[in-house]
Amino acid sequence: MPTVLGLDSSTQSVSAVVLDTDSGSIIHEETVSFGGDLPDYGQPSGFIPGGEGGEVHSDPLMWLDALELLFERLSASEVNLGEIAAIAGSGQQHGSVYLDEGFADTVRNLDANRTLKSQVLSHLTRQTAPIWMDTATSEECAEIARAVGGNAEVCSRSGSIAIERFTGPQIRRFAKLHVDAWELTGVIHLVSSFMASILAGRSVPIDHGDGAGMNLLNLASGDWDDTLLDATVPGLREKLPPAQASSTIAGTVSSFFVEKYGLSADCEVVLFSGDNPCSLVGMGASRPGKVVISLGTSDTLFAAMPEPRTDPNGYGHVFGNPLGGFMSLICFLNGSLARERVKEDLGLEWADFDREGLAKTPIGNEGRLMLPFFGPEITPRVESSGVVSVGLDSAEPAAVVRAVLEGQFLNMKVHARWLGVDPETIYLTGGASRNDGIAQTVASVFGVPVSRLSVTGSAALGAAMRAAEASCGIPLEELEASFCQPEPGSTVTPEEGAGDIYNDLEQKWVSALHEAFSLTND
Ligand code: XUL
Repeated sequence: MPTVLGLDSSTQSVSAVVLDTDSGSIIHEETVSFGGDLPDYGQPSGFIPGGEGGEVHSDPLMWLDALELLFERLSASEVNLGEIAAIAGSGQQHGSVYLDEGFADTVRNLDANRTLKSQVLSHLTRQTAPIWMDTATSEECAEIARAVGGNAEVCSRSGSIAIERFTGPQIRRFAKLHVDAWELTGVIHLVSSFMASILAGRSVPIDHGDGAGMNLLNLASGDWDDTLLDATVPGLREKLPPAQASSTIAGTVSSFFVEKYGLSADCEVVLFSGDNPCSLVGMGASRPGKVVISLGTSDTLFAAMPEPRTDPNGYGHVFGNPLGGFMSLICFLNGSLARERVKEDLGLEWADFDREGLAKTPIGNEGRLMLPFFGPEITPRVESSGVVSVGLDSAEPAAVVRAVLEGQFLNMKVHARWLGVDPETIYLTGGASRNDGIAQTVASVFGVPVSRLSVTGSAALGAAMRAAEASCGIPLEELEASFCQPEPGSTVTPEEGAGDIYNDLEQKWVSALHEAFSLTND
């Protein structure tokens, strides 16, 4: 009976999900939150408060303490840790941990009578780890892009233009600012590969899924790109673990976890990946055709892609799909906050949002439209935020509600076209996906059925499924059938006539976009 464990080392917590792959059920879930469970670190949201100049760092030792506490809780639960056949994990993307050459030896000989933290501490050449929220590297992004011959070149090689939170620019900044510590650095790990190294008891490779979030991996070759490496810091290859397929087995679990928590010495560790690549798997969307739209503070759209295409405008990102091929990630900053603003301004409750809005207006809104950029936007890149309306009268709340939603989903449709993926189904998730009118609007704008999935912890679940697939050989279809089913009765199909109406509205919407904002590439 293969039992597998998925871990997720996220911004605010480290969590676990244990799957029984025979019965197709989740046996146990466990979370250690940095704020609630490890208050002494003073990082209630998972990062050190008060960073200056856009710096957002976290403490890698806190992640290790959380990992130990998580295993303590798991061993006190109904889970028999000795039965776990394989472990894989997920990590917040882009964050980097800087270690000396001695790390590899120490991690091979972890002593079960001491804490992980006490053994790793002296190997950190940088006490803190910049994470994905860090925006301090604008200068380094510009330098890298210039050295490579422009952002279009960075994007076509690595899948993204040079981005502040991505690891390459972060590494460059460290090498520039802390020359001595840089010299002492023997290996740089991502959050995912750092945690996997601890579990596997050896300094492990970086997987293609998370590696693609560094502005350093050549998508086409799956290896580090020498041009990007040189533009970032000459000699960088020596300090990077190799890049390998996400399904690679890193080895068996470290004796530390066998002795201390009773894991089996045969339990295999599969390379960890990024949280977004793992979520793609956990949402049941790792094969092309299913597109996931997650409606949250920011909205995201992600999808598996058969080939390594890149966004000609440079808004979207391409990462490795942990099950082979590639995936896109497109982020839209004006998500829930924009919907919230309209709801508040019109004095509506959520329950009325579609009843008072969508139900009282025809699809396509008779050509009335909105560019819903209530704050700065990254897709498309709009710095001077501003809502632009055409034909809308604020005295008609119903039309305004429809306009914000149609505007958001047309924006997604237009800016997801470069993927070259014709979605067969859209999986909708996140808070606002509960709203029937919103789900209906997504179906009509995209012209495909929309199903709702309420997977909590899709990154940990996806990691566990990856472990089951790569180490235990359980077919993905079987895992998806057990763990990734849409909620019964949640599927909505496009409204009649939606195709023609939204084709017309899209053209008008794109013209309004160009007229309102001088976008460089769009
Ligand atoms: C993706 C990104 C975040 C992090 C944290 O590019 O920055 O989604 O992975 O979850």
